[in-house]
Amino acid sequence: MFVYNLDHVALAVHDLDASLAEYLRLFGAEPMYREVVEEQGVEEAMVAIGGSFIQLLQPLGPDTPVGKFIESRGEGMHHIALAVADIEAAIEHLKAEGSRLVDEQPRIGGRGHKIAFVHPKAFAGTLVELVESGQ
Ligand code: CMX
Ligand code: CO
Repeated sequence: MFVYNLDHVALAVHDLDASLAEYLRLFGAEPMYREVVEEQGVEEAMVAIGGSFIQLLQPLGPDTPVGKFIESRGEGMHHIALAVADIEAAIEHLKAEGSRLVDEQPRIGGRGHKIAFVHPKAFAGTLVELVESGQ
């Protein structure tokens, strides 16, 4: 499996507008992309840092992965996303290694990219997203 970039680090927040305004005030950057991804139950914004992004996630409701996360843990780091060249090959590799996957098939996530999640119990208690950005 070839990971060639840290695509993003995702932070779960209650209020995307408020968090973006605070991010701008403190760190001086505006989002490059912002969209609702219904299938993932989030509205997300991407703030560029070099070749990577900080992704801010606001849940669309309490019964979504990010809604449940905020309910039990409060705001904070939700996942890291690794850029891979071939997501199907990466999934096959992880399956062959006996890793616990959330998604055994890629889904379409933000920016139209193919994504798949690896369960936080698989590595370092950290939810990992694979992203094939096609770049
Ligand atoms: N990071 C680390 N650990 C997490 C976690 C996270 N984001 N979310 C849950 N966990 C842990 C919990 O703390 C819990 O641990 P313990 O058993 O030790 O208490 C365990 O995982 C199970 O927690 P849960 O609340 O029962 O959560 P679920 O099993 O219902 O869901 C997960 C967890 C990862 C399978 C689910 O959040 C998921 O499917 N995530 C993938 C989709 C997603 O997150 N989409 C939003 C982002 C979209 C985007 O990036 O574009
Ligand atoms: Co993400």
